[in-house]
Amino acid sequence: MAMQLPVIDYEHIKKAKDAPLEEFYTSGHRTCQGCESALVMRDFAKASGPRTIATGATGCMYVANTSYQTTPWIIPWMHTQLGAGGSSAVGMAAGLRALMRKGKIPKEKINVINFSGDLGGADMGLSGVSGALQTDYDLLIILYDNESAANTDIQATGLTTYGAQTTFTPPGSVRRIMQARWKKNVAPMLAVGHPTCRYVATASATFPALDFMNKTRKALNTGGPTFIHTFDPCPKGWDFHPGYSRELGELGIRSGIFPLYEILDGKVKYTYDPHKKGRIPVRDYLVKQGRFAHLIDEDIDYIQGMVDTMWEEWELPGIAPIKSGLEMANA
Ligand SMILES: Cc1ncc(C[n+]2csc(CCOP(=O)(O)OP(=O)(O)O)c2C)c(N)n1
Ligand code: SF4
Ligand SMILES: [Mg+2]
Repeated sequence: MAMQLPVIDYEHIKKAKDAPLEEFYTSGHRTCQGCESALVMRDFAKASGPRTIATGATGCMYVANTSYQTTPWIIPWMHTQLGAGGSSAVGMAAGLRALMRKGKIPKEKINVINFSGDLGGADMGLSGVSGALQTDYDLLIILYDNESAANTDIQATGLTTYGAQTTFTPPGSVRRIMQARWKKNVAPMLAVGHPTCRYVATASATFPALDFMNKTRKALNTGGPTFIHTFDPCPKGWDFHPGYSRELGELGIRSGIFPLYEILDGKVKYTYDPHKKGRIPVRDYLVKQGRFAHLIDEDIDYIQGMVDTMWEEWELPGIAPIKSGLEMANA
């Protein structure tokens, strides 16, 4: 049974200068220069603060953050198997609840946050994430999405953008497009299918500023099981100069290929709304990355057409691909 604990009410951070100065993910890691997933780690730890325990599934954010005898984590952190992110969060939250019930540790709100990569969280570990979102525990699952199995040298996952070159999908003279799947639409799938989960969001650690930190805080304030999917440019896997990570994130969002929104108690709010701000051509985003260097105009037009359909024809623009076509059985 859920235990009533004192609430931590996190404030919305309005300006960068109001963000906490304390760091809970600091030096001692070996992620690549310009790694946006590392920024996701830094920002969720900053936003949630010291009374937080993180569990991390295998992937870059495990391996590069635990080089021999070093770690950037100031908060307690536990590794869990690839695909076990959801169950690790449930186990951690259940363990804390049992210890508090037995009086072995003080009753207080301790944030439990799991981070899993796109392969670990959205492909291999999807069932565990789904199970976690059906519990009554306070836990937050962050799906950090660098669009490949980056740690094992950039293999395609269910979240890799259509057309991208990866080590599993090298373009050749017979077939130019080897990654011919459209990106799995994870956040809406989880939002629609889990009534116990009150808060689902997509986020960026760089654009707009503070987007991800505030969404982390909103998830923790909402309580219960919650989920955030982040969009993380990866200089190594996407093949661009590390100095352009932020720009790539911005281009991805402004082109509409990665929609930014939050869903709280079933209500959708766009946190970057292309209907009001317009969309730049998706070409501007694609041509800056080596992983798309083999695409020809026809491919780029195809991707643009798919993105246009997302925003112009989907029932919930950029979110839900179902189109209204309700036919009553007796009509
Ligand atoms: C059960 C299992 N299968 C395969 C592996 C090998 N492996 C380690 S990390 C990794 C890639 C994980 O990709 P993702 O979850 O997207 O995280 P990223 O490396 O991109 O940060 C793989 C396949 C493993 N550790 N465990
Ligand atoms: S390969 Fe990509 S995700 Fe992994 S550490 Fe480097 S930039 Fe980050
Ligand atoms: Mg990945």
